[in-house]
Amino acid sequence: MNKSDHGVGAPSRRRTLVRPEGGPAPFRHLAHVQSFRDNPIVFLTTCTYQRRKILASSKCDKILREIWQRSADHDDWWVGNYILMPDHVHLFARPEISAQRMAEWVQMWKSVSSRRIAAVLSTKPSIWQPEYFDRYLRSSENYSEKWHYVEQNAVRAGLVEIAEAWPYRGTINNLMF
Ligand code: NI
Repeated sequence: MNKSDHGVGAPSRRRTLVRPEGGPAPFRHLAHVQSFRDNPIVFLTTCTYQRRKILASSKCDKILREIWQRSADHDDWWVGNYILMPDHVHLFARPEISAQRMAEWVQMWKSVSSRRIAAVLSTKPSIWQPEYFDRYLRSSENYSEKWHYVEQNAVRAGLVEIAEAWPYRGTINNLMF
């Protein structure tokens, strides 16, 4: 487990870019290309508190998807592909240069989702371990190949026969611009 954020992103919520308001998604993506330059994709893994097997549910999936969808606008952290396993989650994400530190962002979505997941599952927080593991993809690494391997998690765990049969996985944003 690794708490460091490798210094990615700005230390504060300071925004250095003028961002266009509204507009259709394709143009919005184009406008953002510049702000992603030099920020690689990060592979992030984090576990549930005491490795409780509670995440593999459509309720958790819905809650986390909603939070991660808002992250692009609210936190300048763009989540790409993800998979929920019963007691941990793997995701790929990419920060804009204006993004807050990874540690702050992860703490934010864990805090928000913890309350909501605890409520729908009628259990108590904490839902998450505070620690997480992060690793930046090297430029030589291929995101789709890496995802293809990660996507097999549920198959390797013996939960499904093929990756496509595991419903708690998907894509929030396209991270390749
Ligand atoms: Ni795993």
